[in-house]
Amino acid sequence: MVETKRTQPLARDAMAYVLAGGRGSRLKELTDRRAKPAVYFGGKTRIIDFALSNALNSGIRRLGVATQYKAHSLIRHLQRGWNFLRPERNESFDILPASQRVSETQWYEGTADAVYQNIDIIESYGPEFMVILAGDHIYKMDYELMLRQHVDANADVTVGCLEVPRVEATGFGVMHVDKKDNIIAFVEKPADPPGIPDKPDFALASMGIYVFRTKFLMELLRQDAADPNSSRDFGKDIIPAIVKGGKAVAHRFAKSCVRSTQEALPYWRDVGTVDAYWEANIDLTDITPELDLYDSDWPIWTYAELKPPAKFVHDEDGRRGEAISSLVSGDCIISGASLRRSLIFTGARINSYSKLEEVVMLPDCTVGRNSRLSRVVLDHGVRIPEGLVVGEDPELDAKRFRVSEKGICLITQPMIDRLEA
Ligand code: ADQ
Ligand code: ADP
Repeated sequence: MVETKRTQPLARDAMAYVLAGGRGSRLKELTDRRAKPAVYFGGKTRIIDFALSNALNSGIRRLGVATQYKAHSLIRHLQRGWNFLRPERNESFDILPASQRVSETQWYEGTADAVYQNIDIIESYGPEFMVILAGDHIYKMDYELMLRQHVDANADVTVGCLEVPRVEATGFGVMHVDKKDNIIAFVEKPADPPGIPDKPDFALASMGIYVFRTKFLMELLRQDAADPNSSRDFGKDIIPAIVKGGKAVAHRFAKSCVRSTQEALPYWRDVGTVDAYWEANIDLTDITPELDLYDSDWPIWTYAELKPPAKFVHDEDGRRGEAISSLVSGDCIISGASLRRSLIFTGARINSYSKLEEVVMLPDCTVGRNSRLSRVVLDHGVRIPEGLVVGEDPELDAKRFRVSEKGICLITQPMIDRLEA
């Protein structure tokens, strides 16, 4: 009998560490009271569920989440939805708020500091690898393949990267690689991003996700903490230092993204602006959207309350409650209203004679009779009064609501209260 070498997945020796402290100020009022990773996306989930589900689906069983800015809603979500990992099976789930450990007053300075301040917790688990993730992005990716590349290349750091149009690369860390994808230069947020040699209109951008051997990373973070000139940030300090003095390797997202079909393009979205947020949600109403949420091989795990099914009813005049090309979550009642290309989270009540077109409605909203809403995002719990029309008069909308560059109206309850005052 031939003896085969058993290969243990590297993910089982890894800890995923999700950076979830960023505000995401370009999401405007959507992040007034919650951090960007806690913002709802896709009808049932929140943004952070994507990074955490990727880790879980990749086989990682140790998860840590560093929180900072407006963390209450995020922490509540994580405690309710993600607390199922069991210490007795060598699994762990830790929520790591800033200003808890090194000193009572100190917030995380930069992303590297958000790891450094929890070194003792990480070392107590002794994972061989650290997979550092941003909690801000919508994508499906198998981190096992990135870990495998890290080990095979014997790298000091492996950086997840994707090709983005050069004009959009100013908000990213941008790298140059050699033929073997070794990173030979890395600039954080360059004003004039360098293009890819054979594709000058594109740049190779960092996804802000990194793989390290834990021992190496901890040593580096201790050195960095002693450097008074460092801003304690992966993109600004840690990665450029390794590129100069060690072996940094680029991992192409296209190799490990989880696709809905063989032909599908790699899907990754920042959803960092109201326009990008609205568009990525509304895209899900397409017949075959680029992001497949119905893929049981790569489920996106979340916290969801047990709720009754969505219900569509006639009103007293026999007008149909209907939703066409739309996603409607549980506990919604659509009564004599008509929806098109809309995405409705749980607990909505949408009343007679109302028409909604391309609306993203966060949980627990109410729409009064005779309203017309088009190209709108409604924040959690907004109560639209009877007869309100939004999306037909740009000048009037701009006076009442937050209107994005592309003309999407973001509506929160305080804006409605002001209208009614
Ligand atoms: P940025 O987009 O500027 O650049 P950054 O603000 O550093 O990202 O946030 C990265 C992640 O860390 C986000 O998930 C954020 O929520 C979280 N975060 C930010 N500050 C934090 C803190 N003090 N404590 C805990 N978490 C924090 C980074 C890289 C770029 C890369 C882009 C890709 O620096 O090189 O191209 O991400 O989006
Ligand atoms: P979610 O993100 O779960 O939709 P909410 O919209 O209810 O949460 O609120 C976001 C966060 O804002 C809450 O977790 C809470 O910390 C805070 N918050 C909500 N309502 C109030 C309020 N009336 N006063 C102060 N803080 C609030």
